[in-house]
This record gives sequence, C-alpha cells and structure tokens, in this order.
Amino acid sequence: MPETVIKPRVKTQPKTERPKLYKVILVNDDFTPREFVVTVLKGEFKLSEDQAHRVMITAHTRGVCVVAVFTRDIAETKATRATDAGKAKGYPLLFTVEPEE
Ligand code: TYC
Repeated sequence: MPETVIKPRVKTQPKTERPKLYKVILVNDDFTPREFVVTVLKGEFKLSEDQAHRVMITAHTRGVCVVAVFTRDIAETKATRATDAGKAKGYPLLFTVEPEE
C-alpha cells in the first residue's frame, strides 16, 4: 500500500514592489531673494510658511536642504518647475533630484 503524502498548501504572497524614492534638494546661491525661495517652496511643494522658511534657512546656512521625497517622475517635474520659476525671474535658484539610499 503506497503512503499518502499530504503536501501542505502554502499561500505565496504576491510581491508588491515599492517604487524607488527620490529626494528634491534645494541648493543655496547668493542672489535669489529669501522671500522668493519661500514663495516657490510653498507654491510648488505645498509647504507651510513655517516649513518653507526652515527649509530656505537650512539651505542658506548649510548649502543644501532636502525639500521632500517623491517617486522619480514627480520629483523631477517639481524640481524642474521650481527651478524654472527662478529662471523666469532671472534668478539662479536650483533644485536637484537624488535617489534615496
Ligand atoms: N542665499 C540667498 C540670499 O541670501 C537666499 C537663498 C536661500 C537662496 C536658499 C537660495 O536655496 C536658497 N538671498
């Protein structure tokens, strides 16, 4: 009589890959007015006056500051729009995008 082998049914969880995230970084310069930087941070990144001011001061004193983290497309679109807002006024304001570790 052959042995009955009972194979346990193992449920395999479908993997839901989380998208890679990218930091938008504000870079300091000597020309863009502080108030304009704050306005752009509020408009493009929806920061409050207080948050925008802190981010601007951090970039001003340390050279750079992480503004926020997004998926790649959103990070690049926002960084480009914010940089272009400065360009339109003749300022060298710069936002860059870096992958998160
Ligand atoms: N350093 C600028 C000034 O003194 C203000 C500034 C802050 C510009 C942050 C860019 O990312 C920046 N007018």
